[in-house]
Amino acid sequence: MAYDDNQSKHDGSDYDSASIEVLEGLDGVRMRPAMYIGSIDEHGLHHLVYEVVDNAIDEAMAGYCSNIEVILREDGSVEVKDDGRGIPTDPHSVLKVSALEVVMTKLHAGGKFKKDAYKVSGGLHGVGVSVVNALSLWLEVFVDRGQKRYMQRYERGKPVAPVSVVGGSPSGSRGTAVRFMPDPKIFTTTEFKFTTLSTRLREMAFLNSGLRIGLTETSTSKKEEFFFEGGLVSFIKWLDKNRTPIHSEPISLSGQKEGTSLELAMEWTDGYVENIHSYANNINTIDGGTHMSGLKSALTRVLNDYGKKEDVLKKDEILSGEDVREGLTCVISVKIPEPQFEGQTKTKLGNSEVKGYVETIVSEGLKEYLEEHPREAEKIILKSRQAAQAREAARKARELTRRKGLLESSGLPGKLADCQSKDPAISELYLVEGDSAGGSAKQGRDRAFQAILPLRGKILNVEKARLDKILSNNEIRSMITALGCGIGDEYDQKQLRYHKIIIMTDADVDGAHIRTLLLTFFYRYMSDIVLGGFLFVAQPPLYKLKKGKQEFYCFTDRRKDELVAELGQGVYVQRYKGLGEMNPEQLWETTMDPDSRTLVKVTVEDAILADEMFTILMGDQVQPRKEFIEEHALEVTELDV
Ligand code: 0RA
Repeated sequence: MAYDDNQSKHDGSDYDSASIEVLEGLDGVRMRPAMYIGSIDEHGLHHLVYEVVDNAIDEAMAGYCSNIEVILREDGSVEVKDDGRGIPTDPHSVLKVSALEVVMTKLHAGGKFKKDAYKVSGGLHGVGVSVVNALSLWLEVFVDRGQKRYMQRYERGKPVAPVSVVGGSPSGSRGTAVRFMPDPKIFTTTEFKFTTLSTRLREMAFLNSGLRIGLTETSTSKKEEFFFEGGLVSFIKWLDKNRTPIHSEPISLSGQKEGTSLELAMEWTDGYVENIHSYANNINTIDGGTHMSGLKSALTRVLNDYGKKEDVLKKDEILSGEDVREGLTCVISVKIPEPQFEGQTKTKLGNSEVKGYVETIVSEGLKEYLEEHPREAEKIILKSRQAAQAREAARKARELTRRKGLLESSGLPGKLADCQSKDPAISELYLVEGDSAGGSAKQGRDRAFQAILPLRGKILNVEKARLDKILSNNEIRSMITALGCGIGDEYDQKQLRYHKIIIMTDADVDGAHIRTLLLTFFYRYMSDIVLGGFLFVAQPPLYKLKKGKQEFYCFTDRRKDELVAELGQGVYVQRYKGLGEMNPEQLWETTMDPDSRTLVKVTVEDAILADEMFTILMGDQVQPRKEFIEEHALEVTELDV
């Protein structure tokens, strides 16, 4: 074995025999990949890259790494290079092979070696580079350390040779390069997407100011470089690039308490939606948690106190949490030694002590800002005050909705054809574009558990309207009443009447528009419905093919072309322009029958991308929308917002 090590003692003392108990082989990972990376689809695939990048970012958080380079190679492999300390290569005290081999081939070995800094752990993150190795057809790791360059190659997680020295490290530099080919036997797709990676890497660069992250795709020569000295302030400016702030510079706060550090940047815009992104140890906590609660209470309390003290608010005027967060864009990032992630997707921070820390740091910082910037402070309070007034008007509108509801015997909207079941777990609500399709759906459905609510005309764009206006919109009011769960801060999961809410629109441009408007509404005002996995999009067929007595439905252009070629001459092709062209039986068969339909679940994989998409698609500015649609012509119809 061409393997020799001359590193300092310190590197070797970071791990010892105690760690052996937790070291396991990788067979389990190949047997149950989803347990380790969430899924074996596109998301799981990209997770492999994030896993290696997260390790490099751990090095950056510990202060040892300032450059990360991600390269998509023409052969379909990915390379992640960093200038961190390099994975240790000296012989493991118990296993007697190179520590590098242990880190790459044993489960959970990585974390055990690293005691310092804030580890990315919990959830699906921090499972270790060995998981990436296990799920790769081949993987090559290069480590520059102690004046040498080491390398080892693995196939499906197994070393093909011991660690070897392949040269010297150039001018004593240190670092790790991991190059791998995802295993097509494991993944449903092995094609990495530049935009998916660039969104995530940009986010990482914002969260770790001073860290440079590069992304290159060799086949197209596409290249991006992310480096933000401004950290979260740059993040806020980027998030609000299509919005108009109401004060001059983003507010930036930071502080530390008992080993927890907090960074925050925020600004109020003239918009109406609340846009807070929270992170714990660089993990996007889309379900919020204790840092989010601490932030929200600090905002409400400090703005009320200041408003009263400076007479911007009258004695009896009280700003609610929703009022002060109207139009607010905020990024909060905490770093904690032992993060606890909760919830099904492990995206909610659970550490209870964090709430108090965040509340204190934000209260002090914001108070100071308001006192030093009285003109900005006034703008912010006046904006919240307007929100409060609109909220009052909205309350009246809502009461009207309730009272009107009471006059009709059931309290449900007249257009709703409800289902017989009262069990939300099995009940479905179809939101159907147009009265005629609504009619077919009502006749075709299984009334035992399927309810139909036809929506007429355009849905209001909630991105451009305040709550009072939103609540005076008939279609939106019917939806809220039918769902039964309330909206915004009043949302109550227990009252939700259907656990499948299915958007069913025509397969044309108008249909796509209505679908986007509905998605925007749910994402902005009932995000728990989206996060809870209750929102779906129906997939009506695009074509009906007929040959003799045989009929076929096609859901994609490709399938139609294939089938036309297969069936040959004399096949009759009908393009469905709208749902209304199908009779009730056809609609049931193709789109509503649980045994044969396809539903696409709407997920928020990436809150940053979702926010960008909705501000661009639904906001005021026309130019970015044009560019976005030209650039993403195909993706806009995709539902993974
Ligand atoms: C184990 C221990 C140390 C660093 C790493 C692993 C490490 C892993 C990866 C994966 C990609 N890049 C990486 N960089 C470092 C600590 C090393 C020390 O104490 O010197």
